[in-house]
Amino acid sequence: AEDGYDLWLRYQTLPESYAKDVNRTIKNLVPGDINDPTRALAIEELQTGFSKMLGKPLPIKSNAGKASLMLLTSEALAQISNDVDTAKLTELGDEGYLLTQAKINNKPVTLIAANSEQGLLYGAFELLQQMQLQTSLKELNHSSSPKIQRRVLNHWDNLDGSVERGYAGSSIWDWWELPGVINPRYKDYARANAALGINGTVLNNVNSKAISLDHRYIEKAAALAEVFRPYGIKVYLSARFNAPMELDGFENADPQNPKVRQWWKDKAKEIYQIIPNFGGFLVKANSEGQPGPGDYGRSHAEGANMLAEALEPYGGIVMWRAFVYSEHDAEDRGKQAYNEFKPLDGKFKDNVLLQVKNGPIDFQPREPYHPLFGAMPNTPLMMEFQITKEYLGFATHIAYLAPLYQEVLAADTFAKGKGSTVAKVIDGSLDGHKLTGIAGVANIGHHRNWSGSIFNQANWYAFGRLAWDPYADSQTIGRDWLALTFTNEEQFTEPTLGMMMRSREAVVDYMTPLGLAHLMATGHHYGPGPWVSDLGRPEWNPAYYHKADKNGIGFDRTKTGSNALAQYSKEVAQSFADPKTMDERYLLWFHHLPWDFKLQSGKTLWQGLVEHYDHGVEEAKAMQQTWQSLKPYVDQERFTDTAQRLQIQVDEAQWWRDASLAYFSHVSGKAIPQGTTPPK
Ligand code: GCW
Repeated sequence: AEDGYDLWLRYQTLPESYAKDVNRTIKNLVPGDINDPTRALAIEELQTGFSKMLGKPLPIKSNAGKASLMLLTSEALAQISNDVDTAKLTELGDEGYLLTQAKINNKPVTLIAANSEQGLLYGAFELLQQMQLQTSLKELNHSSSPKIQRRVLNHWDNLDGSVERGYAGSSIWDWWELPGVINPRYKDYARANAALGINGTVLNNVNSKAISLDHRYIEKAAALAEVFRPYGIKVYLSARFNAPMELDGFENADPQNPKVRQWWKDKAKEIYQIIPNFGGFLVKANSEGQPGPGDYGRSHAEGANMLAEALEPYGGIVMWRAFVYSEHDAEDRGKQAYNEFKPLDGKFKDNVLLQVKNGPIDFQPREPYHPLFGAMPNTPLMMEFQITKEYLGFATHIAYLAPLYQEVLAADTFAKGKGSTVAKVIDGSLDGHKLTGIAGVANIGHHRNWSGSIFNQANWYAFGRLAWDPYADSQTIGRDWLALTFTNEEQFTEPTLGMMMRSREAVVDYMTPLGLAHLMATGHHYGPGPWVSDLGRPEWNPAYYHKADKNGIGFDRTKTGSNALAQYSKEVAQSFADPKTMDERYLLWFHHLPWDFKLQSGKTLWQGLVEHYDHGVEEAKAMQQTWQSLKPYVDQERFTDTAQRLQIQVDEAQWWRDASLAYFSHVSGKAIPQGTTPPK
């Protein structure tokens, strides 16, 4: 059944002409040393792929003289051929690979070469991907290596099986049955991730209780780590800062308490005894009620460094989150992380990454990039994207997130002059950092299709591709995903890609146009709630973000307001300073403006808002129409599932538009013009 379980590893039967081409080029496989567990998995995957795509497994040969497909490490390659430029191979580092047609013993061979078994596995996945995309094997000649070192999923999975902000069912980790029961799904999870180059996973929620560091849970995590290890995926754990108290009755968790420091050292030792390749800790401290070093008047750096010191002997790292804000400083929540962390630049140990959300507030449909990017040259900053769509319609609305990721990665911080993009900050090239990382909050759950909807799978896929190469293009990624997921036929992929590429902007338009943000209903963040203004903490209220009244709307972050603009470099601040000339996609993020303010189109702000809301609804309808026209290319199961979701999206786009405009009309006294016709 086309239930989405296979993700991008469907390995559909290839069309005859292309299959012929493959059969002519690849007749057998010389596997090399399959005692290596990673190599063995590469061979297994190739056999799975070839069997499914071509109807039969590849004959295995041991004699290299007869080989037509070979996997060779650079060492092995140097021994049998000098036809391949090994200097070029060296540049590919630990995880890169080369995929090419080479001559070995004067015979043409399809070659996967790498400096490590891991690189060979990535190369095998890439060959299989290229075959699924029906790339001519003769043209196959490319090398690739990841630009970011730690490419990590963050699961917000709780030990009771629930998933915070998860919309794909309960957790895929069965903490009850682990470590005894190894669900085969764990391996498929590893395959799907390794195919993208994802090499780390934080198993538990950043809001986890300390019990996840208890010995019994470490053993459970170890069982998963065992499955993931040969796929090159390291396990990490979220660590609660007060674990010495919660687990062992300590009086405090103060980083200056030698007993506390020793507790963490002992804990690290215990973990590495059971999980030798353990990745390290992810920490949410002094944020939304979580304990942290601030409880003892210590800085985030002191807290992070204590954990880093404990992990250091084993090569572990700390991913310390910069997502902090407090109600005591409610003038502008968006400024707090910068104020707190910027002064700590250079104060973190070498094995600490500071993990910063893409924007200064919280995974909104659109935010400007976080001002910390570019502002802490002496600290490696790790990007945190959200794959699960907490604020973008969960699994019911379609929103392809690659354009959002790309928009942030390509943003220019001007930290070291023009061209200092966020991508260069996080890949370490701007400031010369060796330790680099990118995290994506996973959208994975127990649902048969993993992500709650077929189109949500695209966001997991796109995250993986951009983690490998933050300069990759969201269109290319989307096209590849469509071909792997549905079909190669252009009559299908082109219109569907068009729909995907516009989908996120549609959500921006019907939820939070023109730079508005955080107008979602309370708690669950689904559906409109701009009228909410009575929540306990000021910065939890939508009204705090839009500040609409009869005179105008928007958050003044210029000098006359919170001056958050000053947290950006001069060039960036200037580009957002003048509402008359700036990029209007961020208008009300930075400015509070009268309802009659003249937009660049000549329309008033009020008219412009109405138009954006209307446009969002029209786009949702257009997506629905496009999908209807694609019925001939899609199986019944996935066609219907997507069509039903799109109906919800159309209805709810209208709901967002009507509710938001009704509210803003009420506060502004402006009339709502005739707009989009409600769906039937
Ligand atoms: O946006 C908020 C989410 C919380 C989440 C928090 C965070 C894990 O609503 O559910 O908690 O961000 O990122 O820590």
